[in-house]
Amino acid sequence: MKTLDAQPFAYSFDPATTALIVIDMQRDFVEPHGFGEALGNDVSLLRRAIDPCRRLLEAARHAGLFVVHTREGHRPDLSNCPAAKLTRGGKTFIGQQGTMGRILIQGEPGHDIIPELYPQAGEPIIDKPGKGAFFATDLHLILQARGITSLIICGVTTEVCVQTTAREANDRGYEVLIPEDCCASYFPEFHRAALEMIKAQGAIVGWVSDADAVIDALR
Ligand code: TIU
Repeated sequence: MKTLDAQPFAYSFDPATTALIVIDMQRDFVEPHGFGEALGNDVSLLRRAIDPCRRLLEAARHAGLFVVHTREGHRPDLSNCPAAKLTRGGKTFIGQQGTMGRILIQGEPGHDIIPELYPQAGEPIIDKPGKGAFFATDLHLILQARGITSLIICGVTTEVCVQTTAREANDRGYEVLIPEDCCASYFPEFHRAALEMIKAQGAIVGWVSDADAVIDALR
């Protein structure tokens, strides 16, 4: 077992039963001309999570942790996109042509994971139609098949797909840790508030730490 300093109290995990989940580090969210920018956001705010994620991903791979990546997106015919989601932001964005291909559509350049954090062979990629990584995916089945009980969750955005996934995981019995510098939001105040909510009430959803604490524990 490894133990690291975390809030609201120390987090213990066994690397053999722990997975690192990297949520939606896709070009459509962190590069210009994708979904994030179409919604009116400043994507540069998300880029600060890239380097901590890269360092943690490297340490996790070195320590033999199971690594899983997710991508938010939809089929080209939009058949798995709820009608309501098409007009979020007050306009239709998903499926429209951008400079990185059709926005949030599977197989398009913008839907892919950024090169800095690109998955390696053997690391599952979960394509998800919702914000949470467990909804309408085989993530739980994949984790159960590997005997995974603890999840270290990184990615974007903190209060949307990371928090939704953390809550889904917590309800399924996983022990969730979020390294705060490995996630980011277009709204820094939402990032802070989401992390407060997660660790409140004695880790009601999970624990919060940072990349260096996890990397040190994995050494
Ligand atoms: N808009 C926003 O903050 N996030 C999303 O739409 N998806 C994810 O968080 N991945």
